[in-house]
Amino acid sequence: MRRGSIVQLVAIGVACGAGAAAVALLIPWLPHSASRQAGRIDFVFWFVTGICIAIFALVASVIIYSIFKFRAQPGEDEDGPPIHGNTKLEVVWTAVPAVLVTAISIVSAIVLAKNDHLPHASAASDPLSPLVVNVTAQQFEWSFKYPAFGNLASARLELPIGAPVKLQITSVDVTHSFWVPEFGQKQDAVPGSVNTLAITPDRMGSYPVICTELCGLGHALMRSRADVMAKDKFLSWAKSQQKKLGGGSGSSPGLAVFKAQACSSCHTFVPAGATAKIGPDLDKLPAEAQRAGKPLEQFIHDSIVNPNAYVEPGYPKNVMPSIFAQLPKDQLDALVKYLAAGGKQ
Ligand code: HEC
Ligand SMILES: [Cu+2]
Repeated sequence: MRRGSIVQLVAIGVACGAGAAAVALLIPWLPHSASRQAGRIDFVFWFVTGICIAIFALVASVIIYSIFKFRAQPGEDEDGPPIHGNTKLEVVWTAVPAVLVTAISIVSAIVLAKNDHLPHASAASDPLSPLVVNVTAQQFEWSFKYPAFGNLASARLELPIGAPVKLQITSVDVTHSFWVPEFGQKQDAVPGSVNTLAITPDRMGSYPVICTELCGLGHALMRSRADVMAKDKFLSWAKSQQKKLGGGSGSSPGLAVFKAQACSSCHTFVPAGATAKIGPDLDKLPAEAQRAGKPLEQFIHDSIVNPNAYVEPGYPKNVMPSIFAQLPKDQLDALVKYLAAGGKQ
């Protein structure tokens, strides 16, 4: 082979490789990773992408070179020279991909094993190693409970940075799927079984929690947030929430139920600091009860136990979960009283 041909082949290959690398690197294909697991998955992704770019450059340069170099001349219509196989070439093009595919499997296996690894919790150990969070999906909201912190319940997934987290994910109705794009992994939430997911957050911030399994009419609204914060901030959050839910002085049992059931993920209610806009504004309940033509407390009770009995105009039917009908009677009563009193109880 002439020197000039090799130079041309290499030049075309470098140009194609540079083009493919620019498409890979300049477009933000992946979310900015916020967990160690996502960082490892990104590494596998770039490892495979790098191999693909190199092979693409090789194949494209040979094709482009051949198209120009071996093009039939005008009027040339004879057959090309008969060619038999080239054993050396065939061995190389079998061996190289075999090595690359094996390398990809080994790297992936190591990453999968590392991503599933969690420290074993011992009874007396640090509650943050791992931090266990029970994740419950239901049409159409997420709730998060922290068994190591008095089973504290939250509508948002609050996590300390750098701590290994064990999510135990389940569902009370249909199949949902837990997904935080920045954490890089998805896990199904299946009624009757508990699936675990290990996450070690490594970047502060607030990320969307998304249901990624079509689960009903309100599926697109089934969102929450995951907040990654400093360890001491997380601990003080957990402590203050526990105090509130523990019914300490000045706190209301109705508010505790409101928070524990994550009503704030869909409703605005100023006294509880809730600002969501999926359901009606609960600060305006007296007017809404009047529109429905019912006494206030009964209206609230019925709306919680049987959400479709009266659907506020302009709001979707079948989105408010009907599961709250199963709340213990004392909790339901406290919740109704609390809402009827405009949060003053
Ligand atoms: C997944 C979103 C969602 C959650 C969670 C949710 N709601 Fe609702 N809620 C709605 C929607 C949407 C409506 C309006 C449609 C309807 O009445 O069914 C509504 C209606 C209501 C109404 C009637 C208000 C009116 O003007 O008609 C009350 C009262 C209410 N919700 C209370 C609660 C309470 C208390 C909780 C927590 C135990 C809660 N909701 C949890 C979405 C939600
Ligand atoms: Cu869902």
